[in-house]
Amino acid sequence: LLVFTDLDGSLLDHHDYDWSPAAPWLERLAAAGATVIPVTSKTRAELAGLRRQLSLADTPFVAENGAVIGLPTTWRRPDDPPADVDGLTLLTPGDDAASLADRLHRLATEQRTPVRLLSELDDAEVTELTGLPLEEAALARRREGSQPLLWDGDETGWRRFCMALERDGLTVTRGGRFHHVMGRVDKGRAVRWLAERFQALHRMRPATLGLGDGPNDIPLLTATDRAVLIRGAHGLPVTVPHGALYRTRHSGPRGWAEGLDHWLGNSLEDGG
Ligand code: 2M8
Ligand code: MG
Ligand code: MG
Repeated sequence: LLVFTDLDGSLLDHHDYDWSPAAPWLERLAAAGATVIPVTSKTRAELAGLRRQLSLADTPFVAENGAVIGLPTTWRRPDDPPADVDGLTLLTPGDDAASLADRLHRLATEQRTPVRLLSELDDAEVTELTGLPLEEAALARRREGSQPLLWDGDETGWRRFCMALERDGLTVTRGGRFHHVMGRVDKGRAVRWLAERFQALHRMRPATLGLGDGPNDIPLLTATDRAVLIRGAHGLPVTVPHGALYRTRHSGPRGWAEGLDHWLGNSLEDGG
C-alpha cells in the first residue's frame, strides 16, 4: 500500500503544525509495511527535518506541489540521475524557481498588478503569515521549483493574472494560505509517476490511498484508488470528482486519522 499524503492542514495541523493525533496511525502503517509518501507544497529544505521527525526518512517525497521528487536508493533505477549529497535522487520535472520569479514579475508589471512572492518576503513576515518558527520560515523561502504568492488585488484581477500565467505555460494552484505557481507539474502527476515507478520495480500494481485538504490536493486525490478529503481549516471550497472519496468531520491530523479509520480500520493488517 502506498499512502500519498499532503502535510499542511492534513497530516499537520493548519495552525500549529502538530501531528500527534496521527502518530498512532503512522506507527501502524509502518508496522504493516505500508509506505507513507509526503506530497506537499513545502520545500525540500523544510522536508529534510520533518521527514526525520515523522520517521519517513527512507520513503520518497514530493515537494513544491510536484516540482521536486526525491527518491531513496530503494526506489532508484540505474538510468536515474545520480544520487545527490543526502543519498537521494532528485527529479525536477518543472521549471526552476528563479525563472518562475522572473516570469511572474514580468507578467505582473505588464498587468500593473502587485504580486508578493513568499521567497522575497523576509523571514519575520513569513513567520507572521504562517505561524512557522523563524528558522522554518527561512527554509520555506528556499524555493527550487515553485513560487507561493499573495495577491492583494481583487478577484477579477486575479482571474486575469491566472489566465496570463496559464497562457505562458505555467500551472496555478492554491494551498491553505498561498497561491502557488509552477511549471507543468502538479501533485497528481507526481503521484502517478511514483505509482508507476513502484510497479516497474516490483512488477505489481500498488494499492494507493490519498489524503489532502486543499485545492492543490485535488489532482493528488483523483490520482489514488481511495481518497480522503480532510475538512479544511482554510475555508476554501474543494470539490473532488472521485468514486471512492471519504470526507472527514475533523480537520488536520484528527481528520487524517479519521480517514484511515474509515478506509483501513479493520483491513490494514491483511493487506489494506
Ligand atoms: C505554504 O504552503 C501551504 C500549503 O497549504 C499554503 O499554501 O498555505 C508553502 O509555502 C510551504 O513551504 C510552507 O511551509 C507553508 C506554511 O504554512 O505555506
Ligand atoms: Mg494542505
Ligand atoms: Mg500542501
